[in-house]
Amino acid sequence: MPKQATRVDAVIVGAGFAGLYMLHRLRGLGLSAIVLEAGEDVGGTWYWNRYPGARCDVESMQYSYSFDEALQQDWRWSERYATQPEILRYANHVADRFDLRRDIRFDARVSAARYDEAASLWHLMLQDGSSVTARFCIMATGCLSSAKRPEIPGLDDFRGPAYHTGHWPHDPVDFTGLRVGVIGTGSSAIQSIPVIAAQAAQVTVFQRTPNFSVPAHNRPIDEAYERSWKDDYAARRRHARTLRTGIDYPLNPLSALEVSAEDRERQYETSWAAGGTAFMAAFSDLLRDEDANATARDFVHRQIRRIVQDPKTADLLCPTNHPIGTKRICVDTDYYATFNRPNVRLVDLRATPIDRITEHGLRTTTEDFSFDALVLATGFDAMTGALLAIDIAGRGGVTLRDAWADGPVSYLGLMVAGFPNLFTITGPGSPSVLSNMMVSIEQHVDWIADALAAMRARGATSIEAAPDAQDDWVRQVAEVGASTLYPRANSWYMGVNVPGKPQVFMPYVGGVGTYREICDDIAARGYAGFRLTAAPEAAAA
Ligand code: NA7
Repeated sequence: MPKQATRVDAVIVGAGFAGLYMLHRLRGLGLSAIVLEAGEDVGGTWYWNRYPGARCDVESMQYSYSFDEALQQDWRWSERYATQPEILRYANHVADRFDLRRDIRFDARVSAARYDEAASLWHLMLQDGSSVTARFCIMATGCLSSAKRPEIPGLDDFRGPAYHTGHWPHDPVDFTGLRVGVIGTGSSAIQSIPVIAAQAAQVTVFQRTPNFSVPAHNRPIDEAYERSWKDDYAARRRHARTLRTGIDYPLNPLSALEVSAEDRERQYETSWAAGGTAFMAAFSDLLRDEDANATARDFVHRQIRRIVQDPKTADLLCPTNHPIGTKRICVDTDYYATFNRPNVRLVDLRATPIDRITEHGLRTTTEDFSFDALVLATGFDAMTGALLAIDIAGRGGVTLRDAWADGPVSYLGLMVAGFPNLFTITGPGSPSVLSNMMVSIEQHVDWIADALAAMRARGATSIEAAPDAQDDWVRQVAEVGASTLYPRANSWYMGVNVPGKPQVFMPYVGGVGTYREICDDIAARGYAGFRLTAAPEAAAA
């Protein structure tokens, strides 16, 4: 039997927050659209990252859609930082509320996308053999969605269960009474280790590089706080969109170096007590000036040494090889204090690297470890991984993989020259991963929807980034990145965590407010730097 072939105006890949809102906007334009989702339900990142303790590090009142006033008024978050199950419930609520499911195909993994130049159409091939043809192809595939397994010999030899935090099973995992080994100390590990340690008999944490973490001070949302947001939601959202991170929190305009040591300490104490990623806004120059950054680093080191009782463990937990904030700062609940528990041990992989995974656990250069379960908190092939997992070929059959052989290039992180009508929501070259992802997603989706409407008004059927505009943008992204301390860290922003990945600083660090102005200005100038054309058959029609 021939496999199903579908024809729509637009195809969206991914039913996370980007894909859901994109579908809603396309419907508003009267376009036929379908969403292809590899998972069995909506939610994207929040569908897959079900590890214990998984939470958002942006406050709930801000990590939510702003496009619909009734939605933002009706939905009630229970905690300052929402848990993964609550965020997933929210994604499901939105899907139902806007009747989105009828245009989402689940269990639909896209393996290839081909641009048919003559017809100006995209053909998407799915793993099940079916296909979808569309004028527009919108990748809503996420920035941290391609789970990265570590290159450790013997990984498949382990006889017990091994869980990747980014691909956690849907059935509950119970660690009660078990000996658990956790590899990695990034945000996912820092959130999950305290929860696993409260359950398991023993937890051994294998740390290659320590990370900076700031307490969440999570708490239930009280009515007064909720009201303060909801009474003024639209205006507060408008304000947040103008800020660097898209998150509305207090920003200190002072340099860390222009105040007295006492005032500086007091400011850090206040920021630490407030908690969350806002810690990096304690002073204005923490991400630009090495000396300023060192003052924040030293403060956090002191906090770690204050909390962790064993001085040797505390030393190991103090990050020294990257400036604070140049890897996304983690937000935790009791992470450092967890190392005071008698059932938790920290192993320093810098001193004793992992030799191999064994049937019963793992072996470092000096010791054999036995576990009942392994947790791989080893991160993602960020920003490009999910896009390159699809075999995408544009004009002249050139693949995205080839176009990005030296690192991702794009115009605004929205389009790539040679790939007409293919959009990337929160793609590399946009501020996405350095921002409140919801703000970035909404901005990209709105920009794309507005571009499609403008094209229609002009009779254009094709939009493509011009190579010179793309070159300019790539240069700008690199220049702004180089003016900060970010490239100093061996981070996934740089692609360093994936062997063979070109080491390029991928996100735009100019801030979401500035970025939005740039995007709006380009649109106002008739989509400057984009080529808008009519396909021959459309022009003739
Ligand atoms: P991260 O932040 O990339 O953390 C991955 C961790 O895994 C990190 O500590 C790595 O150490 C460690 N890792 C990776 N491979 C290995 C091997 N082979 N051996 C030992 N340790 C390894 O991913 P997360 O999922 O925690 O967080 C990603 C983002 O999601 C986060 O920034 C939030 O925005 C949400 P390394 O630093 O490479 O030495």
